[in-house]
Amino acid sequence: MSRRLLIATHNPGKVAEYRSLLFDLPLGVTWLDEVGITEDVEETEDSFQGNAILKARHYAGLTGLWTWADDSGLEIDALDGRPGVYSARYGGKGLTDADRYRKVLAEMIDVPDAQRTARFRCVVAIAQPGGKVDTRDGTLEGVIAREPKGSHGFGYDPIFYIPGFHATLAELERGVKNEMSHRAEAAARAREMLAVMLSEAEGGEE
Ligand code: ITT
Repeated sequence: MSRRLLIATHNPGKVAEYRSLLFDLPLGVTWLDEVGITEDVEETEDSFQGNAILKARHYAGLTGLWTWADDSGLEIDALDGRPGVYSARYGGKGLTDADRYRKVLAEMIDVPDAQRTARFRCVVAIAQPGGKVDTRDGTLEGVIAREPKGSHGFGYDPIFYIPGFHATLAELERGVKNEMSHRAEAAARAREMLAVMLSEAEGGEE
């Protein structure tokens, strides 16, 4: 096997998730720490798609490997789409996940139930070393709860309530979340795109 796919994250949890999703593709999977890259790319774009492309292109250029990068976050309608691409750093540096979701709850204290709609978004970008890049996205709809509940997951999971499950994401087992999350949907779509990109690249080499 000559090709390797670089998963552009420092988060081992994401790598494990993506590895199991991509196990049967005809290429090996590696990630930033395994190839010795410690640097982070600054996410300067104003969309998930822009940031995912930025990261994928950057690391593909740096390593010469096919590169898979993602960007994700929470969009709340009553807050005009915030925290959006700033989800990981909402409220500034040095805050915990709990500080950040408490800030969101405080900002939404006067927002009535019917207007508390929100969604998680994830965009996966795949870049070839030659410069070709494409994206696929996934979403998960829900509403912002009045108070945090549950201890699973990370980030804004404790305040993201899914009416169909009568639970917040943090109250669901990890396996349940991973079957229907924005990340799972984007990854499944990107996986199909990758298979097409690989076969086109093979064709081009003949
Ligand atoms: P890497 O860039 O190193 O992969 P990250 O922490 O920046 O890791 P993401 O870009 O995927 O991870 O996520 C951005 C933020 O959006 C994340 O820190 C959370 O606050 C929020 N977020 C994204 N997906 C989430 C999820 O499934 N549950 C809860 N919060 C989520």
